Amino acid sequence: MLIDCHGRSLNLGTPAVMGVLNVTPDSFSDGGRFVDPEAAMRHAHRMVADGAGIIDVGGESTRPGAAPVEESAELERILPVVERLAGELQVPISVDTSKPEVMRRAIAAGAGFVNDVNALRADGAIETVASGGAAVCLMHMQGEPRSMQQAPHYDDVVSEVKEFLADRIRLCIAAGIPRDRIVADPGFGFGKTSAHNWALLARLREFRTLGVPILVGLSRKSFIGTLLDKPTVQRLSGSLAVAGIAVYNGADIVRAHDVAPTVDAARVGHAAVAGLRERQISL
Ligand code: PT1
Repeated sequence: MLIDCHGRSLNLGTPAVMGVLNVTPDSFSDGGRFVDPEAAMRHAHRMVADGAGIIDVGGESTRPGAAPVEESAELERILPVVERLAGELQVPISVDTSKPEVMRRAIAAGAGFVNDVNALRADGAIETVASGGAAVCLMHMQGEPRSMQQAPHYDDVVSEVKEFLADRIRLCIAAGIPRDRIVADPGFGFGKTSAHNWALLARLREFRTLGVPILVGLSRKSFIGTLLDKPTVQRLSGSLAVAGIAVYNGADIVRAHDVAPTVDAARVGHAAVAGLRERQISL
């Protein structure tokens, strides 16, 4: 199965790893290491060599507590990087943004995938993706980054997140984004307690009935740190374990900072899925 990202394809015959390229000075785990465009380019080339199928460029941090960024600042950070990446890399370039104008300019600069933690809820966002010909990831978030971890609440996190995503998929298709260019993401850590995140991971397979590929972002997140009592820089092993479980439970794309080991973890999860098939157990 291939996703057309405005002319470049993302192959999902085997699980893909989306490499994180932060161009924010305040990013939670790379701490401003990639504000320098040269360093960002080197890191992106490294991630592709390590097996990333797509590179996700972000100029606004969306981690818990993060403040919004001005559109002009976001454009300044990401546009030069998107343009150079599109010129130098073969893989599709994703832009991690919720702002329609940033989407439009990034698509014009060569991005073929819009990764929106706000699921295209901003005015004009759906139309921008539909007319730009890009693929899109629709992610679930309860609240907004600055305050979303204050008191997350669900009666049934899996059905509520799934219903939200089903609604957003319907609206996008009605507005002219083809189903085969849409990906859905339950939004680990976005207005969820640890218990909510573990429930979503355990029951991820239920999201398959949405009828679009599933993307997950788990890398270095707090629910892993809380379980293991470890800071961000010591969460690699935990992140790989949850990446393998997510793929085993049906994830098609894993967004991660540490691409090479995540490719291995995804292959392990995928081999276990194949093992299920060998024994004729229904998926
Ligand atoms: C994600 C994601 C993302 N995560 C998609 N895009 C982030 N599609 C940025 C924590 O709990 O999961 N899916 N873009 C990063 N956001 C967070 C959220 C980082 C929570 C850290 C935490 O520590």
